Amino acid sequence: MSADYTAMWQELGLDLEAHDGLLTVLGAAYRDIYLSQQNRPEAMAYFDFCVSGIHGLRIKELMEAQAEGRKVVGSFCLYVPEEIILAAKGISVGLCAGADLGTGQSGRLLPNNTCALIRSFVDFKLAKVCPYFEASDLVIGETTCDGKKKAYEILGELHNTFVLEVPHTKSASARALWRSEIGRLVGRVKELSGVTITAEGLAEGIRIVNAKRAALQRLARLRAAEPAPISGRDALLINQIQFYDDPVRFTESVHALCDELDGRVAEGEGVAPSSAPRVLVSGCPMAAPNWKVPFLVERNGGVIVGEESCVGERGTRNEVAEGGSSCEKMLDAIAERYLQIDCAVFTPNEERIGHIIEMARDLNADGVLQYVIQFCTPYSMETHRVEEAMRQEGLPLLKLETDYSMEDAGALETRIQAFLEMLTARSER
Ligand code: BJ8
Repeated sequence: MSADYTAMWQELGLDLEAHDGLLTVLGAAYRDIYLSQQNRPEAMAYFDFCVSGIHGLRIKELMEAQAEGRKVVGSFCLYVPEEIILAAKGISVGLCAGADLGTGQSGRLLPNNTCALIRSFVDFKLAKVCPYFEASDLVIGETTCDGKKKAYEILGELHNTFVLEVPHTKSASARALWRSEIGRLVGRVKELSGVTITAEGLAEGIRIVNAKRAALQRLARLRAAEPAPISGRDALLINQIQFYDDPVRFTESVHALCDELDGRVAEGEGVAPSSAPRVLVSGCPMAAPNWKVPFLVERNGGVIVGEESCVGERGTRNEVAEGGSSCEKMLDAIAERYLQIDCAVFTPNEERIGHIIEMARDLNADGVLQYVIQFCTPYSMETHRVEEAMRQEGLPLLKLETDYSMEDAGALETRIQAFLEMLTARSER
């Protein structure tokens, strides 16, 4: 019998009725999208377990850590360095921004043409259904796209919020600004936690997060095998869980999975036939529990082999240089690593195009699915560059612009089916 966490949720101030409704919907979606898959690796059991305890056991762990004096820090973006939070003995969590709650409460605060990701996190806060949000002692926002930075002004009225200034170019002055922002973050985290950030603490934080990224990179490389040893849905799920789980335990579990996948690759065993069209997804992040498009692709016979996304390769690609001799040197290395992230809010953003080409080649992709959340100007505008690069690369591209509702699922599925048929026909030529 599963534990009853009602008292814990009450203590966090959740709206219990709305929260129950959310868990029911998510449970059904998880069964349909994940547990219905055939031939999943056995080591996925750990990640299924994580999902089963995502609002229960993991939250209990966070609250126990808080009782010992540790702080929980929530965020929405890759530019928030987990290393610094760990160095202050804190716990970093990614906050829910991948579901349409259907309450429409954010409608009284946000314009209609706000992207689903922003609407989602404002709705989650207003509806009081996300235990991670409510357990967070501090939420760190960032000045990435216009919608987010204005939304954090609203969020600041509802929650303890700190906004990190992310520059939009990588010029010398932008780098100096970013480095000073890293210093400002250190000050805020120290103020929150009462913990002085030391060189030892930072070195440990860097090592833990680098190890997590290395494990995810190992998983990413295994997906180059033909047939693909793991579904895109499962790989996406793992990339989503990295934002919630304990980083050391998570890293061990990813390696255990990779050990099993090594065996599958050696045996030529896959989750889909070798003839399945291999799709690289590129674009906006798919925050949990945004599984709509991967489900539609794989339900129709395609297999997703990589995500050029913040919940994917963009988040795991670069590691922080280790071996810094002082706090300041390590913070320099952290600032340097985070500025390598090729988010579309930067201009110019040539690196991203090169990374998509590199991934498509390395993963033997047959086509690229450009995923854009409706009303996301940075990624929508950048699609033009991606299309041109893929044309030169000889790779078909399908642009899908959508939100989190299921209303357009039928129309999306029709376009995905046509795209997959075209990829199959090309490979048979
Ligand atoms: S590093 S991609 S997580 S900013 S989808 S809210 S961009 S309008 S999420 Fe992002 Fe950090 Fe960049 Fe990654 Fe705005 Fe677009 Fe909405 Fe977006």
